Amino acid sequence: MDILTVATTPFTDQRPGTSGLRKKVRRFQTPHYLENFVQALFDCLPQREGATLVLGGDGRHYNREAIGVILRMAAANGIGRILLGAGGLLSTPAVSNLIRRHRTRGGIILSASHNPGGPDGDFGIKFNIDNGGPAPEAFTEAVYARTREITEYRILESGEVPLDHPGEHTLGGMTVTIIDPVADYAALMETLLDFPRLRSLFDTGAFRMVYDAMHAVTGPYAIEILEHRLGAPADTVIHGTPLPDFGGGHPDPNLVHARELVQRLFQPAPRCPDFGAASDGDGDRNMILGCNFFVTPSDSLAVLAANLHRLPGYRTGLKGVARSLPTSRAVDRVAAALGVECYETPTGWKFFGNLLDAGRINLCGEESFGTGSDHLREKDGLWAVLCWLNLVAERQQSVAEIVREHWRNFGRDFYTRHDYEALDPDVARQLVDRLRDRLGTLPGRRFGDFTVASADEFAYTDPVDGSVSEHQGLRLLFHQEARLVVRLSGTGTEGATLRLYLEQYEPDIARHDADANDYLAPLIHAAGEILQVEALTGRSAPDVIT
Ligand code: VG1
Ligand code: CO
Repeated sequence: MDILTVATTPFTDQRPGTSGLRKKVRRFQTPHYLENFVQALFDCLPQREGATLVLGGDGRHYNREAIGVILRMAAANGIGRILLGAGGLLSTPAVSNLIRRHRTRGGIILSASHNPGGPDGDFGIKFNIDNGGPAPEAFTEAVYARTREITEYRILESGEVPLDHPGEHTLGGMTVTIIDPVADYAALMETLLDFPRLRSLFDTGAFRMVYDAMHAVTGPYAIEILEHRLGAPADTVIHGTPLPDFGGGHPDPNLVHARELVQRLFQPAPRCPDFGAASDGDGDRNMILGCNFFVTPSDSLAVLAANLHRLPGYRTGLKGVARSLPTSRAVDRVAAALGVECYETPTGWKFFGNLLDAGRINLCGEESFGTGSDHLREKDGLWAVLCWLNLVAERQQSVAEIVREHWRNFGRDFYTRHDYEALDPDVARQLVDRLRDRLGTLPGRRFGDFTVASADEFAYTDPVDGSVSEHQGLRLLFHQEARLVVRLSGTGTEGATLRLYLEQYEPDIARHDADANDYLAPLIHAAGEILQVEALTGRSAPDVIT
């Protein structure tokens, strides 16, 4: 098998965003596009010769083709061994686990996460380093710089690996070990959670649960863990077969896109299951529902923080916690009550890695349906679901009771996120620039019921390695215990997505049952006045509210 050196020219649009390089499938199918990026990645990988890497994806359209290309390029670039998920499938948390468990140099994940798939949908590629977490900015920027100057890539002329056959295969001078995507991950979950107690939850048949895998990667994981190991009924997991186009759906576990699950959970009590959950394309996100009850991801993080010591893997309790800037401050209240540190980081899991490695935190999360702990260096959808199930089983309370009790103890942080999608990028940038220019003039000004207390642009200095990340979102604090955060998405593939994150704290128990959008209406109105979204974009309402 000969190694070909193929001449190529750079593409200018290969800068990784919040979570890897994410583009339309068709862009990735442009000749040399995938190859250029993968070669740049290998060029930046220290001590590549003979290294072991993990490889797998969420099964979306182009997954198998991309794996074929990456395997042939890895062999041509001196990689020693690839651990590959059978069928080319691995969830993002499973990759993180395999990197850690098998001490590999890193891993490549093929996914555009919660973005739609299929030939007209999105594709993506992420690289994780040897701690199991997303590569830090310094690495992704080096890869980007390399893509701008690339002149050739190396690939085996031919050679194929039967992706679906577990066992050892040889490709050029490289070994490809095809493994069961689920086994190591399921074993890890057994060490962290109380499986006997979880089994007892399903024993009597009285507890009913629905898990929506959204035709994405978690189907096989959820079926193995929930149905086979925990004894949940065979129809617990819905949309459990990974499909290249996610069955035409949008694998984003929120109230808008997990429609069937939401319909089942929001109906009169006798017919309503006790527990509902969903994950995204690559399995790192989670949505938690109770009967007629939605747990915001920010509240989920706060509740897990307050209850962490109840879970077998975390008996020593919360060491410290971190949340991304736009995530509500509910968890800050728990950290303060427990006397542990709460870190505020930029959006994206890569910013949690150092804090977890240094042992400063053992729990972290984002408002975007992401929760995780020091068991991995990625957010972990199914893990979060199992944590919640464990709490329900242990506390013998419903999801709604657990959350309401939490609000009684800590107060409620009403929260909502408004997304304006596919905006003209120039218009979106202008809107943000305009607000940035006015930040200094805002403190003391009143908009509707709200007076601005402070306004700034968030920059983060990593407390472990001192690296600085600037321009991470604009934040306005109001005297009325309210907050507005504004930033542009770094994962979209069409135009620009503007995100407005709104929250307000309510200590009064009598008001805790209000509908979040009703409660936040005055703040939403004030944000409209400050940002002039409608005047600048022509949009009268957001595309997605979560
Ligand atoms: C979004 C979320 C962010 C998350 C990222 C990756 O980024 O807001 O919190 O970490 O997606 O999630 P952005 O830049 O579009 O706001 V996933 O499930 O892609 O791995
Ligand atoms: Co994801």
